[in-house]
Amino acid sequence: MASIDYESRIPNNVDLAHDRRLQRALEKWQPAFLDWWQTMGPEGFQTKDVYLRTAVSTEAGGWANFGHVKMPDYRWGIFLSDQEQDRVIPAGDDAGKPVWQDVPGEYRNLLRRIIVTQGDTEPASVEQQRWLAQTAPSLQDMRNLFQVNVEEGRHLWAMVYLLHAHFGRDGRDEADDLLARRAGDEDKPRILEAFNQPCPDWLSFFCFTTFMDRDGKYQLGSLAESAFDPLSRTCRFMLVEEAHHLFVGESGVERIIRRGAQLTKEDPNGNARALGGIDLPTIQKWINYWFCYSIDLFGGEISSNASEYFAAGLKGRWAEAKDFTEHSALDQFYTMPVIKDGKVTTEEVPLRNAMNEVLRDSYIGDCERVMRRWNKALQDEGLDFVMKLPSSRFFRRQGIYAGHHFNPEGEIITAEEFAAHADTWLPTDDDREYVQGLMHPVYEAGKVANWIAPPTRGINRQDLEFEYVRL
Ligand code: BYC
Ligand code: FE
Ligand code: FE
Repeated sequence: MASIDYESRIPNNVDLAHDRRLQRALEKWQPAFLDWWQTMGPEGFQTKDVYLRTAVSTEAGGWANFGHVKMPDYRWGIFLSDQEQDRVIPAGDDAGKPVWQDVPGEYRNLLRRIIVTQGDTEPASVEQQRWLAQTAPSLQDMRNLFQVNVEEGRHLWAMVYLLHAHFGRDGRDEADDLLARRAGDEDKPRILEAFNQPCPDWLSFFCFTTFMDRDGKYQLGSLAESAFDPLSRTCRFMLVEEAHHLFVGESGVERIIRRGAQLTKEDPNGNARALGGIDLPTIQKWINYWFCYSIDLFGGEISSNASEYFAAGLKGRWAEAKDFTEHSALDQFYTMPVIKDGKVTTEEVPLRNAMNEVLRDSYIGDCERVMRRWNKALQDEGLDFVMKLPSSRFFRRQGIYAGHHFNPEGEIITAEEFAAHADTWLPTDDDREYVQGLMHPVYEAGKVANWIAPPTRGINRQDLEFEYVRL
């Protein structure tokens, strides 16, 4: 097989050039990845120059090299954060013992499953976002979409590296399957439900990057506390990139909110839609919808899987090593709202079994901060409308609340009551059609669609008129 110059084609800090076995595995996988990128990655624009940031090392500044590249030429690299001297297992039964550089036989299946689930979400999101460039509200937004997409592709590489380097034949098979499943496909769907939902418009995209990518942040944070050191190091570096995805989402929704508020004020009847904007109640429905899907991604409230992961040291809590002093989580309890006899009441759950909920709490705290920022924008615009996160019981499909009905305040209601109000809480077909109808591309440098406020600054200190994508 033709030898590839890995130092230049796949930037890495895992000494790829000196690992023949790994090279051969990646040599086989790389063309399949590029094939997948061409067929399932962003539709169109693959031959255009895009102003992208490429990671070429993990040093400060090394991960932020900006320049125009064609997406298929993006250098998808493999980076682990530096190995921490004398790092010990942060959590579980073996807390305090040295971390593992290899996969212990007894945890092989569990670890593979976690890595595959994490890896599966990365290409799934690219598939979900595949058509969005066709309706980009500005070149800068299109560029941000592509930046997120190539980095999700790199996150897939990060997990495939672990599978190839540490899981032998099984790992290689799993790496192939990661390119075979498809978001939303009935026969071979992606693993987690949220990653099979369509993301057809830019309000959805910005909600997705606010809420789904933030689940990514918290799951990666939990895996950064893993006893399996290569997984921890991979995730720590992924978190560096994730920050930009969250920025894209948060600032994107904020710009739609601002514009919605401005048009609400401009219209004599306070109807933003009359002036081609997205009205605030509609934005709230999109927030409700995507937030609930993201909440499902943390798994069951009471979970023996979660307990097992924690006990084995495979996953930790958010900032486990830094923020906690007690790392066994034994003989402790979590007061969990549960449903008994059709009522919400509470139950004491052993803390290890509640670890999904503990991580979800950290996540929700972060989402509350985002809401405060969005509400500050509404205040600035002089409106007293307030955006709210729904209760984590509202509109669930996973865990102990699924199968019951709740209002956004989290009170249990009947199926009839839910049906009677669903149109005011969640996007209706009409809402979707309206929002979709606004999605017309704006491809002129420096111009922005009417339904969204312009970005407040450019990328990497470039101006707003900069040619972020050369058409
Ligand atoms: N959909 O004990 P349970 C990201 C299954 S996002 C479908 O409740 P567990 C990104 C579960 O598999 C971060 N199925 O849950 C963002 C289990 O199945 P089995 C992705 C679900 O295992 C944007 C059963 O229900 N990373 O990076 O404690 C763009 C009962 O399981 C769902 C990870 O997820 C669901 N939502 O927790 C790009 C980290 N939830 O065993 C990228 C790795 C649960 O009955 N994953 N099930 O067949 C994990 O740690 C765990 O798998 C989960 C689930 C936290 C997801
Ligand atoms: Fe990712
Ligand atoms: Fe992301």
